[in-house]
Amino acid sequence: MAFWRSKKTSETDEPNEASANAPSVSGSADEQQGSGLLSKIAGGLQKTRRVLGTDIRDLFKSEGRLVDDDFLGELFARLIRTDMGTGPANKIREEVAKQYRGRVVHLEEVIQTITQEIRSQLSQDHGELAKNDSPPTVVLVVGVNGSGKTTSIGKLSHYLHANGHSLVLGAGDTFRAAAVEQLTIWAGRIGCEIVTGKSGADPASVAYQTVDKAIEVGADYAIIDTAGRLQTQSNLMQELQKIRKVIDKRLPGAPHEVLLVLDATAGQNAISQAKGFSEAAGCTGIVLAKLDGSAKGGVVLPIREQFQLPVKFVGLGEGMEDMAAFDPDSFADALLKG
Ligand SMILES: Nc1nc2c(ncn2[C@@H]2O[C@H](COP(=O)(O)OP(=O)(O)O)[C@@H](O)[C@H]2O)c(=O)[nH]1
Ligand SMILES: [Mg+2]
Repeated sequence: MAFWRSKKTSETDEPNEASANAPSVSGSADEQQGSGLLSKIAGGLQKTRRVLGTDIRDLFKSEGRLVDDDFLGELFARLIRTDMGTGPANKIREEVAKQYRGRVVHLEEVIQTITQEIRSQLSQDHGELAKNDSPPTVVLVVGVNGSGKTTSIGKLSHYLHANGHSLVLGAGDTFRAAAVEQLTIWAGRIGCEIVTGKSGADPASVAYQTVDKAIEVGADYAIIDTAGRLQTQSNLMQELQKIRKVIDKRLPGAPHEVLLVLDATAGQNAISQAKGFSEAAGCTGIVLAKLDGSAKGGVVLPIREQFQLPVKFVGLGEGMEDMAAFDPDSFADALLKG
């Protein structure tokens, strides 16, 4: 399974999750994390790559090309088609200009410079899922309706469970019966516990009970789903704050992670969603879902540019294993792979 990040970014030398706890996964951790991860991400980014890689290659019909204002303008126009926004595209254009202006360059040189610049724009600390010193680690998952919260919880839980961790899921989206059912199906597939309330039950009480259950059974993780829409945005934000408060009451310091799920197909709209949530819900990391369905994978650049939040995971499909830990280097490489 190509899931976990290829490089550990924390300061400690502890073995990472995959190598420490992967009895049920075949192949070495390196195998899983190296070329497998790259090709998986490349597969998920196919649509974006078709736009970006192909467009940039199109700039080089002849043998090399003079880097002048025309070339730089065309490059810029192609970059922003991936929804990376003008800020990041400008930085890339400037870097290419700085290195090559007035010279005839070849495709590979430019691709290398762009990849390097994207890598540096995406670099981040604390890209791993939080882990509380003593279990359970409580993870709250927030985001607008349809962004991919429940599916992402399913995929993340599958991964954690397959790596020997015990978990309790909390069906905190009590406003839609279908949402509870959907998470219950995931729990059944994975074979983990789930706490559900009746339809319309108080989501905060479901969250409380989920943490309570996780403590009672000694689970490693409690992962709590939430609603994406209430009557008004401020109702939703109040609800999330209340959920946080009761979780902290049951387990001081929790939640240890608040993952904001963004829909990559929303492109730049995902950014305005992120603004609302990250301010009110105290988010600690981003899951960028549906990258496979989007040609707007470049949106990860302005997300990194505008938020102090690391991107922790990317969603690459609807299946159990279609998620990858976000690794800036693999992502940048995959984006421009021919
Ligand atoms: N292609 C693709 N579809 C996804 C992904 N994540 C979620 N979905 C689909 O998006 C829709 C909404 O997802 P859901 O998890 O119910 O969103 P929620 O309302 O935020 O919980 C569902 O049809 C999912 O199957 C992904 O990474 N790739
Ligand atoms: Mg849901």
